Amino acid sequence: MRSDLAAAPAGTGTDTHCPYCALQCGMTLRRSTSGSTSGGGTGLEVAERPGFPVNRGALCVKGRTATEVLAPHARLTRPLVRRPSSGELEPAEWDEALDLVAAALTRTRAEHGPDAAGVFGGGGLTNEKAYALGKFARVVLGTSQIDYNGRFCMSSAATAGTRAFGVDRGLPFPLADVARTDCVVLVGSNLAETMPPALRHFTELRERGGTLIVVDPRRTRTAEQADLHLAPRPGTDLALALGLLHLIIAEGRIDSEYVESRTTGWAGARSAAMAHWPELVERVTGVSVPELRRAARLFGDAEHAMVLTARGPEQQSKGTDTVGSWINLCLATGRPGRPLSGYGCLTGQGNGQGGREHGQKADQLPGYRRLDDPAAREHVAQVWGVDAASLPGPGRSAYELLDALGGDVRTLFVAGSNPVVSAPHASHVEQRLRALDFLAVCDVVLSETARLADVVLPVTQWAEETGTTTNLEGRVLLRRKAADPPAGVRTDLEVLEELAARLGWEKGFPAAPEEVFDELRRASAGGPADYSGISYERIAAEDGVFWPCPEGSRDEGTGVTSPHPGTPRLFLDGFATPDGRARFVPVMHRPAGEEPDEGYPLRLTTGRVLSQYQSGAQTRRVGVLNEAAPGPFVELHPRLAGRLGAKDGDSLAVVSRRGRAVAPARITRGIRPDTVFMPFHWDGEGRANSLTNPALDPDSRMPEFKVCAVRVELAEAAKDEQPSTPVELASPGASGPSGAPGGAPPPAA
Ligand SMILES: Nc1nc2c(c(=O)[nH]1)N[C@H]1C(S)=C(S)[C@@H](COP(=O)(O)OP(=O)(O)OC[C@H]3O[C@@H](n4cnc5c(=O)[nH]c(N)nc54)[C@H](O)[C@@H]3O)O[C@H]1N2
Ligand SMILES: Nc1nc2c(c(=O)[nH]1)N[C@H]1C(S)=C(S)[C@@H](COP(=O)(O)OP(=O)(O)OC[C@H]3O[C@@H](n4cnc5c(=O)[nH]c(N)nc54)[C@H](O)[C@@H]3O)O[C@H]1N2
Ligand code: SF4
Ligand SMILES: [Mo]
Repeated sequence: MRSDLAAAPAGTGTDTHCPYCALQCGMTLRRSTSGSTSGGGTGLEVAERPGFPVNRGALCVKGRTATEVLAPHARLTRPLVRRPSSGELEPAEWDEALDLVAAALTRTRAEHGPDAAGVFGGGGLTNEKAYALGKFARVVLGTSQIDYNGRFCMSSAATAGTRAFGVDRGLPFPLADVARTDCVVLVGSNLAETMPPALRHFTELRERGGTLIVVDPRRTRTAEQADLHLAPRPGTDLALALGLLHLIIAEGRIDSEYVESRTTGWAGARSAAMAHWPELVERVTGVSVPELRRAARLFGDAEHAMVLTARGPEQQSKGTDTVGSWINLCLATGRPGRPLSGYGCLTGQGNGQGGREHGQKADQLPGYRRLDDPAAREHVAQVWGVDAASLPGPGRSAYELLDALGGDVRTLFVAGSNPVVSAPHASHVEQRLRALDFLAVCDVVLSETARLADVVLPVTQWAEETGTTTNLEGRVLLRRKAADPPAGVRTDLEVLEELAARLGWEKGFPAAPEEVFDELRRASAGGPADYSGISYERIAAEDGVFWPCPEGSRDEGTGVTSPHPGTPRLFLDGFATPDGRARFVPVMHRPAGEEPDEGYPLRLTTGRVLSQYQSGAQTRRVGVLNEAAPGPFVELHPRLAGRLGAKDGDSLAVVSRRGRAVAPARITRGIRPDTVFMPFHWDGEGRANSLTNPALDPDSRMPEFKVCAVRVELAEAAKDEQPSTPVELASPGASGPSGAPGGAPPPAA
């Protein structure tokens, strides 16, 4: 029985997955034991689920406290409508709220055309929701203007992966393979804080005698685990990878047989690397030649080796080429498509992988098909029962869409993102949101973006609904319903169903998750991310199924259909390119969108802390997490603090060309002296994204969250309007990485 799978077995608990990151740790939700206050009074608690192979029972503090956001006091339970009389958001009935949203969309379309209605989605939405949102935009609204926050996340890795291998799946192998390889280079990932249970695979690697190399401008908790920590200047990974390839060529460690038989384009990549000799790379990156040599040998000599990237190298205006340069290093040494080896991206959001496959991206149709591919349009149009010619073409990328609000995009529908906190140049984005004719936000909580809305629609969350997510390994998982939602909230799928009906879509918009999944399977059939052989039953029975998983093949002789096993490991027989070969793409280093200068002499980089998630919309509502990470801070080196006359905890103003943010100083030797770091989880005066640069990568359209030019001042002095005293770098180059490693660890988050 289908519905049985989705229901919570009374007493025993329900096996499901965490609402937060892309590790999608397995967990069991069960009724709290009496007297327990866990779960914020929801009566539910999180228990270990040791059988799930990705996290084997381990959970981080966010996962363990996830049920608190289910509590009625933490979240929205009624629609809100902005009343002209008060100008305030006030509770309303569902019918009124939905009518208002439908009327605004209709008016906008009538007055300004279909492309004036925009949709902004999120990588935390289930596959079913992402699929329905994309379909809603294309067939009900007929708009090309849809994109989502995944564009801010791993899109550069996705673009580079597709360019090199013909398909993009975050990890082309199960995460557990990490423990059995010989050398891993972890580039710009702080997984000890961002995916703590994943660390065990890396610890096992080291216990087996393998080597971990971490590339991060900060000596993070992750870097502390490394055998070798390289601390480049933010925004210089491209040069670093080219420098390593240069050394690997010079030292004769190229796998010529592999290059010859499995790749194309080596000559161009080779000459690009030859132009990046070690001394030049040291000057650009601040990583010394001996360290470069050591890394090149460790990686080059390892029998099996992997490079894994995360947001550090990806969130750059040259993120695609940067990831491309790390892929080239892997290809030249014969890694991708070989056992226990290759390149992978550690995708971030709960459904960061599936969210990028099923059509909420501006250029994409379900199954990871391209919107500009005539055959793909035909196939999907047929599943949707529309004429392929009626489907709009590709639209704008996330930041470009936000930038167009109030211009040619007049009404926006947001589901699953909080761009007021998380978009680059957030003050500008906030102003654009305010310039809209109408803003509708579907959310679980009253996020900073929802606060600006004309209508807020309260929706159910993970444990209150069934759906699938696809984790960072490409493993499709089933999140089961474990609790009834509060009266007064609806699912995103029901919201889309209701809106579609109000907008005159007569074919019906399924709202039952499994029905949506079945349609998604058909739409994805034959595409790169083929889910057609995956069912809720299979996922439940098999701890997830790896895509591609086409429908099973029928033996004509016996008449028996054997199911496709799914694909835990990609590329073993060939790459997803027309000729089956991986492509080297020649890439050259180039500066960041904004380099330090006299007025803004430092580099700002941004990222995460363990106890907050993303824009903080969810985790700032959980007591334990807030106590652990109560607010923003500015991490800086003692040498820089000394020049500023700043002590730990002093209020610092960080100023970029776009704005100013104020937060207390956190002084640590674990950061380069020429770099400051801020986490981005908060709104208000400490909002890191007031500073960040929306310079976009030309290929992935990913903004440059990881580097912009700033100056830092004592906030008090700045307030008194004293002339700012820009801090100068001691001696660029000489600062090297020496300021980073070896010092005290950063304070606990
Ligand atoms: N606790 C927590 N966990 C999360 C999230 C969260 O918000 N909080 N979010 C989830 C999501 S969506 C994502 S995308 C992942 C992100 O996971 P990560 O990529 O691990 O997170 P970040 O902190 O953004 O960046 C990682 C590291 O990049 C470094 N870095 C900065 N600039 C550069 C650079 O130029 N080059 C290099 N090599 N490194 C650089 C930073 O110092 C930082 O330590 O985490 C997921 N998990
Ligand atoms: N400076 C800086 N900025 C960054 C980054 C960085 O490293 N530095 N990282 C970027 C990255 S990698 C990411 S992924 C983005 C993420 O940034 P956001 O897109 O803002 O991500 P969240 O905070 O997860 O927002 C998700 C919203 O959806 C709501 N929500 C949760 N579940 C559901 C659901 O099922 N349905 C609906 N309708 N809503 C739901 C949540 O309550 C929350 O308000 O931030 C980016 N911004
Ligand atoms: S690591 Fe990610 S998926 Fe696992 S418990 Fe923590 S937030 Fe949840
Ligand atoms: Mo992300």
